[in-house]
Amino acid sequence: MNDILELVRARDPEQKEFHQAVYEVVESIKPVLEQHPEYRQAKILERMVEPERVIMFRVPWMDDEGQVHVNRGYRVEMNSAIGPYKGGLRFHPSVNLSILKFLAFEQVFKNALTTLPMGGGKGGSDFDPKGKTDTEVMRFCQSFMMELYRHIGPNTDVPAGDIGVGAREIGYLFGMYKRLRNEFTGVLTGKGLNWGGSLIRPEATGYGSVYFAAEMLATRGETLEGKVCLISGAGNVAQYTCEKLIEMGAKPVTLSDSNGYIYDEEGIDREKLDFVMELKNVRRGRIREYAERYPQAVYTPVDPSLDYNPLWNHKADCAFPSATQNEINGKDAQHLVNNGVICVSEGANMPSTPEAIDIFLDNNVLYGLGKAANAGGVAVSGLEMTQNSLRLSWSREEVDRRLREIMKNIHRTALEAAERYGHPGNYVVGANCAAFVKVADAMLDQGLV
Ligand code: NDP
Ligand code: 2IT
Repeated sequence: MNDILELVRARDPEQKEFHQAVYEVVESIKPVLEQHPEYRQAKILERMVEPERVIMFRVPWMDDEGQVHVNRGYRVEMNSAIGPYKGGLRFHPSVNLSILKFLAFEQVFKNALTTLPMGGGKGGSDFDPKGKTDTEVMRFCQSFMMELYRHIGPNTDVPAGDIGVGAREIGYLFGMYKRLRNEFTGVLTGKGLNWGGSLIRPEATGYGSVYFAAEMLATRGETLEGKVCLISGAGNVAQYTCEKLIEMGAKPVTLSDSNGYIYDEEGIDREKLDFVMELKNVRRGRIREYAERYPQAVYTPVDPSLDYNPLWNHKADCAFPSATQNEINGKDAQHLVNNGVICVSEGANMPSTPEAIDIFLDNNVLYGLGKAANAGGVAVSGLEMTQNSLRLSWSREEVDRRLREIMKNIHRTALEAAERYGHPGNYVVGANCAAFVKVADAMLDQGLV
């Protein structure tokens, strides 16, 4: 198994995030590999760490002043053993092949856990939507799709949103796809409600992460009622995490963006969350404004000289990292434990470093890894694909009921697998083993392809 890590490191020495994601899986699935020599014989792991296909392309576009810009576009088609490639698109200046391979790799396992027939993929661009006008974003999306359309399709590869890609971007991308292919199909998820989107898709990741936390707490006879919760991020996942926490009687006290965070000891209530949604989704402003509008809240700008994030250093019961990868390091994890946090549910992908995860597990924290805890988003994307195929749309209640059921199932599957493979209560081992077995068996069935 160390050979796999060596292989991955030697092949792409600079892809640190990808190595990290592979390391977590390889460490977790040792008990499965020991019981199943057939997976080793068929080199399943070696095949899983190599994407089936990587597409990289130039994305030229023109800004409102007539200046030409060139960005890089990507789609990593990681694994199609159990269904068409499925996963989001990320537009952020930090995007590179390492980050997209880590995200695509995690997506394969996450999608397997949802019980829906979806393979794994991820894509995006180093384009930075911040400060761009709607027309600039539209031209960028159109240019991006002008290449991507050749590689995707409702039965081939179905992208969706992620950081920097929300309803606006999906609209522009869909419009261009439809024009190029002359086809109205469910090629993207996260679509608008009146053109094939699903109710609850915008809410799904955040709601799902809170449902997962509720399931974890229930194993200790606890509920979210009255729990003080730290949330990072202020985007799609953070907003709907906050909404569901309020609904369930918890008390969220923080939100953040890449410039800083706010701490509101009185709790973020419905009215304050409405302010945040308007600030972030309509005006596209900064979270700092929250403390200007609600002066009892404290705004703390990011201090690059610190080796920890002060957001994670407040008295609380639960934490919902919902911004980005590696936002909780060992020091942050120790702060969370010292402050009384008993439950961490990851809305973001890989927000905790390996050191942080070890600290959570050593301190008996209920730790819901992203692959399991944030699978609600892609699960409802899967339900959007189903509705598109049926040419129907389900009610809000119907989709929410299915989401809740799927999150319960993922929780149960992870717990049962953790028990079966000798690590009771360890969701990392449980989720990775259960997902790995499902994908590995499909790969064995389909031969050496
Ligand atoms: P959004 O773009 O809506 O929001 C992202 C938020 O995180 C913003 O507040 C952003 O701040 C902050 N953020 C992003 N990058 C950084 C960074 N490098 N440092 C500090 N803050 C950062 O994205 P989502 O809410 O959709 O995604 C959040 C996380 O959830 C990601 O890890 C994503 O992969 C994961 N996820 C998303 C799903 C979905 O359905 N959307 C599904 C499953 C997981 P700023 O505006 O300043 O950049
Ligand atoms: O990381 C993720 O699961 C997502 N960004 C959602 C992917 C999807 O296809 O809905």
